[in-house]
Amino acid sequence: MTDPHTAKPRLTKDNLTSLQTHILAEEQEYPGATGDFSWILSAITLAGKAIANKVRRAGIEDVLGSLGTQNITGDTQQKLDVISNEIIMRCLGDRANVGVLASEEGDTPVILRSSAEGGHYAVIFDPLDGSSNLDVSVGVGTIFSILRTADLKSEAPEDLILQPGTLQVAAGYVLYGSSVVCMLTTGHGVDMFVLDQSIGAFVLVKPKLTIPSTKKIYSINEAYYDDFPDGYQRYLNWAHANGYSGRYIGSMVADIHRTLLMGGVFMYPPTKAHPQGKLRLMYEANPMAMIVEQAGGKALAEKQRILEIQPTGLHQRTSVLIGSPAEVDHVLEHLGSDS
Ligand code: AHM
Ligand code: MG
Repeated sequence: MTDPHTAKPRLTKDNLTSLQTHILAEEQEYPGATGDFSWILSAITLAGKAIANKVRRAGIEDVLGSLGTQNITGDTQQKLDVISNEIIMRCLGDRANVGVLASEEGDTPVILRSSAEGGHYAVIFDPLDGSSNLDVSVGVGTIFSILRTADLKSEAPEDLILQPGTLQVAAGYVLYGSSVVCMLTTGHGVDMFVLDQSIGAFVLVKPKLTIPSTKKIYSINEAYYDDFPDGYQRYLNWAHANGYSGRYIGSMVADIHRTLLMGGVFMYPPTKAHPQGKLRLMYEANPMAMIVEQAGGKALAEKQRILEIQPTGLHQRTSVLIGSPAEVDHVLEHLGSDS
């Protein structure tokens, strides 16, 4: 019997493949693969399980609510933001091939070890995106981006991480929703895993996932309509007249996850409050852009490909226009030279 997705032999039609097994198998397929990813990804999935456990116990343990502090970009920090950040730092900290860690919750990148000491990768992450929704039990998520740093000349922390998204070697997110999902790409398509709580493992459920090419759904915070550039207003007027539905959770991981599975377009345009856009390039837009492109979708900042933006700062913001290719094109048709 042959697997219809991979065209490889399989013993039964219900093979059980864990994320770990999947990565090891993927690494064997590519000459020169060193096993580095399995070390890094096992730390990230361990962190995902630990964070999922905390999120599941929110309301029982004292982990909900604001800490009363702000992170570097001015967001109010939730207790779970800080707890999740610590969990990821602890899980990744002892992986010998990780040289740099950078987080939404940290002001600057943390250097763990130099390239000469074996630190060949940087992991950049948003530990708990959408955390302002935690008190009302809405889906939240961890987003991560992995960059190779081994071949770089500089040892300066910012130089090591300020690479365009095209150079990401892997990216993914863990969604803590009604189920715990890990979506992952290492540049060879996108695979979806679900945490089987009973065995404590992420299990492959959708190999080589592709985004629907079109779907009449837009996802945007429409309350900011008056603040959007004219082109986005024109698009929304067109969508209203053409039978579109609106879906907006206000939690990027959950909104993009729905877009990947069901199709549609997710947007966070420039606004008066955030003229560059609100979302962060390095640990929100870039990893999501890699995943969506690998699934056959498009990911733009206005008219530029997100992955080609040369970053200038860890916490740099960008607008995003991400989703099904035909739906992104519909938005583009309405963005004139004024938007
Ligand atoms: P966060 O990183 O502080 O959680 O903010 C990012 C979140 C995204 O998950 C979501 O898409 C966006 O902010 C929602 O913003 P708004 O409330 O302005 O619609
Ligand atoms: Mg975030």
